[in-house]
Amino acid sequence: MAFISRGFRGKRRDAASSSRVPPGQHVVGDFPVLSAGPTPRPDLAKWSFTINGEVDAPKTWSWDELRKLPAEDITVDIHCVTKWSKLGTNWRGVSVDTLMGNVETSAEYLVAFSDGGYTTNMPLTDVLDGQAWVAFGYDGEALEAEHGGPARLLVPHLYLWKSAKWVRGIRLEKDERPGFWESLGYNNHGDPWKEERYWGD
Ligand SMILES: Nc1nc2c(c(=O)[nH]1)N[C@H]1C(S)=C(S)[C@@H](COP(=O)(O)O)O[C@H]1N2
Ligand SMILES: [Mo]
Repeated sequence: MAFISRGFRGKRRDAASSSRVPPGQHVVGDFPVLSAGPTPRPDLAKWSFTINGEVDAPKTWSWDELRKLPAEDITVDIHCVTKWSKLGTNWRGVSVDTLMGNVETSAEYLVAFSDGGYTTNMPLTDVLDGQAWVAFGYDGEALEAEHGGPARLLVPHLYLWKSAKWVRGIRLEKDERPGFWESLGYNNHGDPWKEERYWGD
């Protein structure tokens, strides 16, 4: 009897967590670091965040200006294309909605660009309406450099390669232009629930 009831409980727990974990992913407790190059350590006095491209005039915020914008606490699950997911991560940052507030654009796409040269592209509609942030806090502390500090893009509903670490801005574009991993075979969109991992998925 005890054996049957243990098995039953186990199954129920699996069903509950699998509804929260996208197909092909497994949950990790630690926070892996995945960087394609060395970790930049920019001088905050010279740091800026810029929105440019398909705009009448580019917008730029210094570090101090960015930190004076309204910030939000964000608790989200994150999903890496290498198949780990981390549930309930806690971030603090400024929403892309806030940054885009006064920006008029006819662009439908963007490329996020970072110190070190990393880029990643996505449709503009995937970063608006409370879906993306420029995050500078993690678990109540300043975001560690290894995880993208001083600031990274956070787009938790897409695979984590879209969440550009050490982000310095977004370029608004009329046409979709592949970023770093997207040029190397990763999907232009990257929805974990649809398993959009690679070209053609
Ligand atoms: N600038 C930059 N951003 C990046 C990367 C990178 O190599 N450089 N790697 C991406 C990938 S593939 C993943 S899975 C996540 C990893 O974030 P983490 O190191 O905080 O886990 O960052 C993404 N953002
Ligand atoms: Mo990744």
